[in-house]
Amino acid sequence: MTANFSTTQSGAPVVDDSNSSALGRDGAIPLTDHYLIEKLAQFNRERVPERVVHAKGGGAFGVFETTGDVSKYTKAALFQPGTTSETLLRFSSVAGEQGSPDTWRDPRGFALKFYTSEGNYDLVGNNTPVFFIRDGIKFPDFIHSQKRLPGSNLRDADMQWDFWTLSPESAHQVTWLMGDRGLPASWRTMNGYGSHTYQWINEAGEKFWVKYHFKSNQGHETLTGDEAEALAGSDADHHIRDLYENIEQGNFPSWDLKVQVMPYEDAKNYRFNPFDLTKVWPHGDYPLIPVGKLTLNRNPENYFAQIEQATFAPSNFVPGIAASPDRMLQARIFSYADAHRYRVGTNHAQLPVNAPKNEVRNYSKDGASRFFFNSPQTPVYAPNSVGGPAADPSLTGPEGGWENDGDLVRAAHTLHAEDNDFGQAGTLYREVYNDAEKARFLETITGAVGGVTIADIRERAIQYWTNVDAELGAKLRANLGTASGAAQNSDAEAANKF
Ligand code: HDE
Repeated sequence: MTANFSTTQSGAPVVDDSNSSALGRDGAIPLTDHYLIEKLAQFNRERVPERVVHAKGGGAFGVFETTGDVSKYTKAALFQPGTTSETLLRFSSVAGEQGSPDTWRDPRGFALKFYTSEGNYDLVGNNTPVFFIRDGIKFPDFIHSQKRLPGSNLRDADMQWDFWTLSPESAHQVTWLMGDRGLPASWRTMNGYGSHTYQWINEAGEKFWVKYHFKSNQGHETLTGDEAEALAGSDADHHIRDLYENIEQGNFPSWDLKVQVMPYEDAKNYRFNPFDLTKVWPHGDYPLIPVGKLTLNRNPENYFAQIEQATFAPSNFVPGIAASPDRMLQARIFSYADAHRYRVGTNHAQLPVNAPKNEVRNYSKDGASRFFFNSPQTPVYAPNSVGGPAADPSLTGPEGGWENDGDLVRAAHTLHAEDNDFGQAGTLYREVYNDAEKARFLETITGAVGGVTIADIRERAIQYWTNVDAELGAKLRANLGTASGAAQNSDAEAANKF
């Protein structure tokens, strides 16, 4: 008898893994060959729906150690000095489907789960401190425009630039994306950001606004467009491989977490709306404060179980951390847990990779694939007089929040003195990009806008970049050889695309 004998899904030893059962050597296969049926039926159900965005990715487990002291800003247990928390970090690209090249130009996901003593805290960010839009109602449209045409199922520059040029708030993020930062050399050599403004609450109940920055200790390295394109062809899984092999070799990547902290009252009169996800806070206004170190030191044992089924949700807060008036963050608070219930299942949070380290105590019950359950003595309702779990506000303290009132409106958020769509994009191009970066940037947008076939959209794109920087717009127009300013007839009908 072999010790390592194969079994059916229900544990019974199987007689043969290579031959179906048949009536005689050339006879029919009987329905009684339940193992054959089980293998084929299980195979048909191996895939779960891929993430509708951020489908392609990889990740690793690690540890976060709080080495600084931010206890005057937050009471969150994980951010108390000396605390260490296990973590899971998943990196990803945004628009590419599963199997797409890791090195396509795109923001990269930086989804971090802290398994803390107070439950899981998920900080689901990107490698960019800003985003394309500032209201979640436009998100499905934005993603549609970056993915595929309904008819041909092909990606399309006309669609991309039609959306971006009609959504000028995208300018800062697109300037970032079309620059060198849009092509990180690996997930190890890029920074991560929480992007949104979050709220921290300290033990005394005082509230602060914060932005998270994860600074790579591997440096910041990028690819040229040609290098990225070559890798897309030669190794679509370049970033997955790089991360996995470095951790296998004991070369553990790490990031230093720092935060910018804005006093609660500053937000009201700050020169632009501090909850606008398309803006950064100048470090001169709110300098970086060290918090701790994140180190990845353990590869997943099973990609599907631990990465494909990992569920990260901005709604997973812990005491001392809360949301903010940022509409994008608020929309995400609904969307992620909803996506998980659909994609992985209603009890996704019970899967080992998603389950908290501390005990779950509530009245949730049943639902597909339920396997964690309360003792029979635990009531299934609250309030109750038989000792079931009860909320204890002394553990959470004030939940955070902010004053606001007014009638229900459908309008942009409150505009402050310096709120605009192109200012920080122009600053990024003029003051952050050096001459070599500027030259590569112009080459990239010339190629990208050059792919636009509809004259109206192409003209808007040149205006868009002119609004970012007049000299840049003039150079782009010269490169494209397009007559200045003439609003040529739209040839959208001729293009007959959408
Ligand atoms: Fe996402 N996003 N997102 N996103 N996002 C998802 O959740 C969504 C946004 C980000 O590795 C989805 O599990 C809305 C900003 C990452 O598993 C979905 C809005 C930022 C990941 C979703 C945004 C992100 C996602 C798809 C506009 C950076 C991968 C499947 C309000 C701060 C997480 C899923 C992982 C995934 C919704 C915008 C980052 C559809 C509605 C801004 C890193 O729920």
